[in-house]
Amino acid sequence: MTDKPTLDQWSAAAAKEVKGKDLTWNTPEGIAVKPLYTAEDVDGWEPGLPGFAPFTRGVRASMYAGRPWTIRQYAGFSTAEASNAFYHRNLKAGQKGLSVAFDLATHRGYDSDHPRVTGDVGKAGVAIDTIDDMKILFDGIPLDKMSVSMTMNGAVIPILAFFIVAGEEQGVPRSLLDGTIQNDILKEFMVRNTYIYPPEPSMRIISDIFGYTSREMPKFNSISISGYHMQEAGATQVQELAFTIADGAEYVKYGVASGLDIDKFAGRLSFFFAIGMNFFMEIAKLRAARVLWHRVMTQLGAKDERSKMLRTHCQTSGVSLTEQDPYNNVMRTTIEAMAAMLGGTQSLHTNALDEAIALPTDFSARIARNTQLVIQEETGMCNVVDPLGGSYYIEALTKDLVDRAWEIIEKVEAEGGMAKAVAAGWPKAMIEEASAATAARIDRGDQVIVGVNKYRKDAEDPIDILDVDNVAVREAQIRRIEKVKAGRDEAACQAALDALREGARGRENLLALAVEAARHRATLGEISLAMEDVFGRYGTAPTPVKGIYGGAYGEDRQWAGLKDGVQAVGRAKGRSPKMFVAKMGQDGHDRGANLVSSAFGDLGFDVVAGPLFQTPSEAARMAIEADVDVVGASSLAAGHKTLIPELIGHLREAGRSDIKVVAGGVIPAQDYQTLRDAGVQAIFGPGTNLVLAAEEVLKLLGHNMPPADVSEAAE
Ligand code: MLC
Ligand code: 5AD
Repeated sequence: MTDKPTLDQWSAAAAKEVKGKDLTWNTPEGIAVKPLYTAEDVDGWEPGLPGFAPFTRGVRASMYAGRPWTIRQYAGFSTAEASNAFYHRNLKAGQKGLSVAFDLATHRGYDSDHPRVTGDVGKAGVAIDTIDDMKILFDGIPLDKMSVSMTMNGAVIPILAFFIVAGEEQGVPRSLLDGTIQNDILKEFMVRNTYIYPPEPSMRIISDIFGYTSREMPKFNSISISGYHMQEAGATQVQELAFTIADGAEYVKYGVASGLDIDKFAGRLSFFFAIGMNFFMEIAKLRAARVLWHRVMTQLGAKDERSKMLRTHCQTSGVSLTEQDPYNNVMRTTIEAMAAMLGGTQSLHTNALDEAIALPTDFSARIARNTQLVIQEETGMCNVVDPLGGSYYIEALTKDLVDRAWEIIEKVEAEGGMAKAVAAGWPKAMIEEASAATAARIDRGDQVIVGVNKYRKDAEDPIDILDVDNVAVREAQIRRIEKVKAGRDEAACQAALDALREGARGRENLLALAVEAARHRATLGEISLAMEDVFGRYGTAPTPVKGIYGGAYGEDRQWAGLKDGVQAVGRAKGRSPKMFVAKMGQDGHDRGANLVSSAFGDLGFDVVAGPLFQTPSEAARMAIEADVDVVGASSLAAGHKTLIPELIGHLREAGRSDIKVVAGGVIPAQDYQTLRDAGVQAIFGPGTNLVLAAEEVLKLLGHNMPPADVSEAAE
C-alpha cells in the first residue's frame, strides 16, 4: 500500500507539469482562485441542509425534485395586442410564468402622446397608457392562476393600480393576484435610470406598496430587489451581491420605519440576480446571497424564517452576449442557465440569441425557452437537490463571497445605509470603475470573447431581427387614449386625481388612491403627473470615471500614438478636440455613454457628458452652445432611427452641419444605411473596440493615424 499523497506532493507534481507557471487565476473581483480546492479550504464551513436556515443549499427542502423553477421569459413589445398574442404563443410552447417588459415611455411616466417620447413608444417593451391596455395585455390569461412579473420601478404606482383593476374587471379579487412587481428604485438611481421622482418620495412609494400589498395582496411579491442591472452596468459579482443585499436591508428599514411589522411584509420580498459567464462564481453567488440575507434579516429583528429566506429570479447576462457570431450566444446562455439552476434560482429568464441587437423574434424566443425545457426535461439535473453542495471549490467560493460582500455591506451600514450611499454616489462610481476596467481588458484582448476579440469571422452573416414601427404604435396608442378619455366620467376622474395629489402632499397610501384613479380611467401619464406636481421630476448629470480605461493601456504604443493624434488635432484647432456624448429619449442605459466619455477623456478629448433623457433639439442646442466638433449619440433602446436623424436636422437648421455626428450602441446592421443617409458619419455597434472608435473619430476630425498602428490594432 502506498501512503495517501499530501498536498505538497500535489503542488510539486502540478508545478512540474506546468514548469513552475503560476496557476492562480485572479478574477475581476480580486479573488485569487487556486487550481485546486480540498477539504482544507472549507474547514469550519457548514452549508447545512436545503429548506433550513440559512438556506445556503436552497430555500426548499425538495427544491426542483419537488417543483422545477419557473420558466419566466421577460417579454413585451409594440402594442398590448401584439404582446398578448406573443404571451399566448409562449405559454402554449412551455413557458410557465409571465414577465412584462414595458416601453421606456411607460417606465418614465409618460403617455404615448407626450412629445418627449416619440422615439421610444413600443420600442423596448409594450406601451401601456390606460387600464384598457392592461386588460388587453392579459386578455385570456387568468390572473388568479398565472403568476405575472412586472418590471416597473418609476411608474410603479399607476402600473400596479392598472394591474389590480385589470384583475378586478376580470373577476379576480386582488387577494388572489399572484406575481411580482420590481419596485426597486435604489438600483435605478445607481445604474438603470428609469426613476421619475427624487429619492425621498420614491422611497415612500415603496413603503406604501409594502403596506398595501401586505394587507391586501398576500400572494403578491411586493419588490424584486435587483442586482441584475448592476452586473449589466459592469459590477463585479461581489459588488452585485453586496449592494443588492444592502438595498434589501434599506427597504426593510424604510418599511419598518413606516410602521409595518417586519414579519408581515418581509416574506414577500424577492430578489433578482444576473448570471454571467463566470460559471462557478455565479453558482456560489446565489448560495452566498441566501446566507447574507438570512444574516441581515436576523440582525434586523425578523423572527419568521420565511422573512429571512431569499427567493430569487435570475436572468442570463445580456452583456455577455455578442452581435458578432450570434449563435455563440446559445451556448453562452445555456451555460449561464445551468449556473442559475445549480445555484438554486426560483425563476429564470434565458436570453435570446439576438439579444445584443434587438428584442427576440418567435424564432429566437423559442430557442431561449427550449434551453430551459431541455435542462428540465431531458437531463435529469433537477432530480438531486443542490448537486454541487459539498464541492470544495463551490463551498470555498461561497464562503469567500459571503466574507467579501459582507465587508462592503458593513461599510454601507457604517455610513448610514444604502440610500445615503447612493446619494453620495460611491457605489455607482465603484461599478463604473469596474466597468471601465472590464472594457479595457476586453479591448486589449486580455479577456477573451469568442468571435469578437478572438476567432472573429471575416464577414458576419445577417440574421432576421424584430423591428418595431414606433410611429404606427404611437398612432394606435394615441387613438386609444382619446377613446378612453372620451368615454370616462371626467369629473370623477379629475376628483380621483386631485385626491391622489393631496395624498402625495399628505400621508395617505398612494397605491390605494391610484387604484381609485385607475377605476375612473385616469391614464398612466395623468397618475404620474399628479404625483410629479408634488414630488417634482428628478435628473442627474453623469460623472465619467477618469484614468481607469487609459490606465490599463499604460505605455502601449498604439494608445500613445492616439494621444499624439488628439494633441495634433488640438494644435491645429488651438484647443483640444471636443466631443458631446448625447443620450436622447427615455433610454437610461448609460454604460456605453459612460465608457465612451471615460476612454475619450483619457485620450485627451474635451468631453461634454450630456444629461440623460434629452430631446434631439435639447441635445443639438447643448452641442452648439458647447461648440463641440463631434456629437456621439449613444442608443441602447432602439430609438436611434427617430432620434439621431432629428438631432442632425436641428444641427443643420442652426447652420452647424459642420458638427460631425457619430452613433454608437445597440444598432443593428440593417439600420446603418438609414442612419448614413440621414448624415451619420460613423457607427459603432456592440462589441466596438474603443481604441479603434477613437481612431475613426480622429479621422473624421482630419487626422489619420499611421497605417502601421491600424494593422497592429486589428490583430
Ligand atoms: C416552489 N414551491 C414549492 C416548491 N418549490 N412547493 C413545494 N415544493 C417545492 N419544491 C411553491 C412556492 O412556495 C410558491 O408558493 C410556488 O410554488 C411558486 O414557486 P416560487 O418558487 O415562488 O416561484 P415563482 O412563483 O416563480 O416566484 C419566484 C419569485 C418571484 C419569488 C422570485 O418574485 C418572481 O417570479 N420573480 C420574477 C421577477 C422577474 O421576472 N423579473 C424580470 C426582470 S427583467 P407560495 O405559496 O409559497 O408563493 C428586467 C430587465 C430590465 O428587469 O428591463 O431591466
Ligand atoms: N423583451 C425581451 N427581453 C428584453 N430585455 C429588455 N427588454 C426586453 C424585452 N422587451 C432584456 C435585455 C437585457 C435585459 C435588461 O432584458 O435585452 O438582457
